[in-house]
Amino acid sequence: MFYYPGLINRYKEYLPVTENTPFISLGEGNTPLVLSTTIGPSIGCEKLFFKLEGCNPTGSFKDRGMVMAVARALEQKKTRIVCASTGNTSASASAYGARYGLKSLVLVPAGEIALGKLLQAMAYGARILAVDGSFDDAFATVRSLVEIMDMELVNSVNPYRIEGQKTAAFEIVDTLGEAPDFICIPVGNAGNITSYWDGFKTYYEHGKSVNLPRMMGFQAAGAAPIVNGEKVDDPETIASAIKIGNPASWGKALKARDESNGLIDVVTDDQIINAYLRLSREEGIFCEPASAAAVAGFLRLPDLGVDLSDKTVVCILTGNGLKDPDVSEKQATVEIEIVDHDVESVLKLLQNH
Ligand code: AN7
Repeated sequence: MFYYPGLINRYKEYLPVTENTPFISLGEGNTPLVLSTTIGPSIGCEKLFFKLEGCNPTGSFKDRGMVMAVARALEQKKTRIVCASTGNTSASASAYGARYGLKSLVLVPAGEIALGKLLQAMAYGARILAVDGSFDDAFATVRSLVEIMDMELVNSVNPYRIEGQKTAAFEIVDTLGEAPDFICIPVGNAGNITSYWDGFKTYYEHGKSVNLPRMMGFQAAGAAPIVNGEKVDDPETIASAIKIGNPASWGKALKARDESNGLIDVVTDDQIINAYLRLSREEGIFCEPASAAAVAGFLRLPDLGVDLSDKTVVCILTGNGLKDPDVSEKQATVEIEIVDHDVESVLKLLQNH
């Protein structure tokens, strides 16, 4: 029987583990890389892949970093973890906290996080504080709080989060046999673009790949501090996960962009929704709006002067579509039809179409 041991065990040689690090796992990582059937070919790219990070145990890529951060917190005998979150980090922290007996405290911007994510934190039994302010306000508060109380901060400023998230880059190289030409990735607090770039560099330095990708990051147009070159006080986008005006890893994202000869650009909410709907209706892939920003960005690449012929591209689909039922319901054009339960009634209805 093949038993997947989780990503700390699988990638221990490349992770900051000590002899005392517990190899904890909820089965995170090992996510599918799926070839695009329509979206890639529609702009002449036959080798577009989607990395389905929504297949992680709590439905987002955050589990990769969280498992590493929680393992190190346990090693250091911490009993409490804390984070600010646009939703996915809080879901992930709460899950690992529940499983490993840590008290989880999450601060979220009131009324701003997707319902599925909030329900996850509730289900896992975290203590949830909804703050009257933005994610950036909640994050500033959490940073002050950990100066005063003995709690392990598990936002991506925690270096172990970044380390764990590097494993997604390892998986891509392990699957494709080389690094792709381009990575398209949504950018919020900018931890993930930092992690991927570190991960590809790590594998390159170890001779596991002979090439490096160009990192193509995308922010929502109404929440694009890195692209604009200044903080956004009142970020606005339908992609609530990346509604962030002052990213913690801002400088590291610029470094990833510049070292990789990549770019960080914007996508509008309309472009995000277009990609979101195409992914579900044409490709059968239901991701959350922030993840669709990666694909919206991919679709902009020809306009940004990028030649995609013969290129391999991976779009990182960071979170599951079920996380945000409100957006999904608003965008639906399918109507649910009411019918009596007998076959004649069903047939009669079907004849009308
Ligand atoms: C689905 O959960 O910041 O650029 O608090 O949930 O590494 O921040 C989430 C971010 C992309 C952006 N896609 O990644 C949080 C949080 C999804 C996300 C991002 C997030 P970063």
